[in-house]
Order: sequence, then structure tokens, then C-alpha cells
Amino acid sequence: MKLIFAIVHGDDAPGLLDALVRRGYRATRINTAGGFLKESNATILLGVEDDLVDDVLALIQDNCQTRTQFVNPLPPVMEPGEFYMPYPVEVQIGGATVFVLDVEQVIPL
Ligand code: 2BA
Repeated sequence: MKLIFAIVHGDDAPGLLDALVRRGYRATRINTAGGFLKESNATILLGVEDDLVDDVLALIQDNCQTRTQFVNPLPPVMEPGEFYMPYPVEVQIGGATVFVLDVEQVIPL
């Protein structure tokens, strides 16, 4: 069995969860935030049999879009009289960042 962690955009999470549940998967959503942009995103956890991992990855790919976003870099330390105009930097936020881990045991108590 595998545990899939999929970090996805918050806007993509409801559609992805619907698609997963329609196909019979059990999933848990955790509201998370990215360390770099500090914006909320969603982490979807799923425990699945090994032979279903590819199917889940395909569903994630179908339901999560890549987006570009502009962020303002932090201004450097300024001396009095200096002028600094920060230019926004473009970052690409992936459709999803997915981790697949081996599961040793599942214990429903
Ligand atoms: P954030 O950390 O907010 O990152 C958002 C996007 O900003 C990233 O998109 C990437 O394009 C860019 N970025 C992140 N760190 C950067 C840095 N140090 N320098 C320049 N650009 C940087 P994604 O790579 O698609 O990641 C989307 C979200 O997935 C991340 O949000 C984070 O919540 C999660 N994530 C990505 N890689 C991860 C990892 N190795 N471990 C844990 N979480 C991860």
C-alpha cells in the first residue's frame, strides 16, 4: 500500500476530491500553506493499493492546473537617500507536488 500526499492549489482541491470520491477513493484534505508564497493551498492524503497509484496520479494531473504568479521580492536593506523599485518575479506553481510513500501498516481502530 502507498500513501500519496498531493499538495495542490486550493481552487483545484474541490474538483480533485470530487473526482477521487466518484472513483471510489478515500481521501483526506488538509488546509495547508506554502512556505515560499505563504498562500493557502491544500494537501490531499490518500491511502491506496500499489496498482492504483498511476490511476490516482492521472486524476491529479487531470484536475490540477499549472499557474504562474508574480511575487514581490523583499527589498534589500536601504540606506537613507537610496531609492529601490522592486520588480515582481514570476514563479510557476505546479499543477501538483506529489509524494508517494510506502505504508507499513494500516490500523483502523
Ligand atoms: P510554496 O512554497 O508557496 O511555493 C510556490 C511556488 O514558488 C513553487 O511552486 C515554486 O515555483 C516557487 N518556489 C518555491 N520555493 C522557491 C524558492 N526557494 N525559490 C524560488 N522559487 C520558489 P511549486 O514547486 O509547484 O510548489 C507548490 C507548493 O507545493 C509549495 O508552495 C509548497 O507548499 C509545496 N511544495 C513544493 N515542493 C515541496 C517540497 N519539496 N516539500 C514540501 N512541500 C513542497
